[in-house]
Amino acid sequence: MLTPDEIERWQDLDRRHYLHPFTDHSELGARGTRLIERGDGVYIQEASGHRLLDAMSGLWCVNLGYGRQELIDAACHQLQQLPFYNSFFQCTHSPAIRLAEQLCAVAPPGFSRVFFTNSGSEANDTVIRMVRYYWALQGQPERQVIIARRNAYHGSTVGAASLCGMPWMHAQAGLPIPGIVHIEQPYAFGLAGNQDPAEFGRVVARQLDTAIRDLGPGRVAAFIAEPVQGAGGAIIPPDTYWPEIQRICDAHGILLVADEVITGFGRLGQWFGSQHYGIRPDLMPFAKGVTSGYQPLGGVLVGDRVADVLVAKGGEFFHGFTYSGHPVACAVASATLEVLQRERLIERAREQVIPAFAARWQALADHPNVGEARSVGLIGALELVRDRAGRQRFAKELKVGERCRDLCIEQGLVMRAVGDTMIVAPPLVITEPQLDELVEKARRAVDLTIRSLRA
Ligand code: PXG
Repeated sequence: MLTPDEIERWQDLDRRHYLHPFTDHSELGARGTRLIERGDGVYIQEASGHRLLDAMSGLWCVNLGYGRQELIDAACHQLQQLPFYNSFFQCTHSPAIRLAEQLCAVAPPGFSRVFFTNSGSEANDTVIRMVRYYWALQGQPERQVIIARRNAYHGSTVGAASLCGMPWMHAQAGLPIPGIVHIEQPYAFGLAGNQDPAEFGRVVARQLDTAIRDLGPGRVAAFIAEPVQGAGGAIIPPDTYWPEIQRICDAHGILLVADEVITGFGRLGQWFGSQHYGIRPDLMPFAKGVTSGYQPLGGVLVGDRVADVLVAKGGEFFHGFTYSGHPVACAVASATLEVLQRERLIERAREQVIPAFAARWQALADHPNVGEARSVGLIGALELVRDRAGRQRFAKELKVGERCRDLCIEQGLVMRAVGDTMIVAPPLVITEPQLDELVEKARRAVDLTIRSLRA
């Protein structure tokens, strides 16, 4: 714990020197920052001593919770053994090899190779280069277009930001890069109106077919999507959506890329979100949960359809990072996968934690200002509305989501706001009493939010 003076000093230095990601700094300067000092299990603690249940797992990544000794030991051991070496120029090392082998073992059949990056953004940039190169090697260099979705989040590098379906990101940098096209997202609560959600799921999926036909069938390289859109507001597709998308990809022979950065490593009760939805992707970019957030690491699991072509006739792929397969990050990832396996945490999530979470989360739907309480796996969203019957949103200026988030923090809960959609994605290791605490605090925060509007 720090004294108020010490905290103020850090905050002042922060204000003067530190440019934060996705942050309006004039607003931040006015509102101030919270100094997070330590973590333990599913809780984090501010420098002031204030404890919070971290229902966002850091940023969708600390799936094993804070303070896992096995992960700490793996990092320390590897730092002593070999803190860095590269995988260029015919060199390699056991931490990267071991992790590649482990990842392929837990991936669905047909994945026997992996390319390492340091983040999800880099993983998706790798995807863009890989799918375009794949089609060129197949003698179809005109297949360059990648279809993504509105409101998707795939990262912040130039390529990944181009895949994102967030116009405000594009506007700041002249994006997207050429050859990226967006179709609608399967957001039933926001877009289906009176349409039956199942029918809506099929109709939105068919926009992929229309886009492929409009572009010309020989021009599309791949479709990329998150199994569940995370940063966009926990958009859970209707059950009809993914089967239709898979059918369309198969019919046109385009590559299917499942961005597993959030949904990988147990969040949906399977190793990968694709398995939950029965998707058969050709490429799976991943990051976050692979190290439980303890080290920066991402990568692309490359299905045999693509990898066999790259390896057999690709020659040198002019792509890679100094830290591709960083030994310390890989050692921590290996330890993460071992903990998931040894403690059967994914099975436990599927059989116990997820049903316990879903039941509690669903109970929030009876709140008069909750238009929908939806969840899949350990991802939950609440749509805050002025009037439940008419699904009427609050006026934007009221910043209801932000108010609710701030009130959550006062209650000792980290819940994220995307507009007026409140989101949680707790660690896989959360217990039932902690789930009770999460939901109680969320309900109280919603109550207080509505009360603050009346005041
Ligand atoms: N794909 C998906 C699906 C993501 O959620 C990335 C790629 C990029 O990963 P890196 O490691 O480059 O950040 C992400 C990242 C939010 C939020 O506000 C979500 C992410 C990042 C920052 C904020 O929910 N997801």
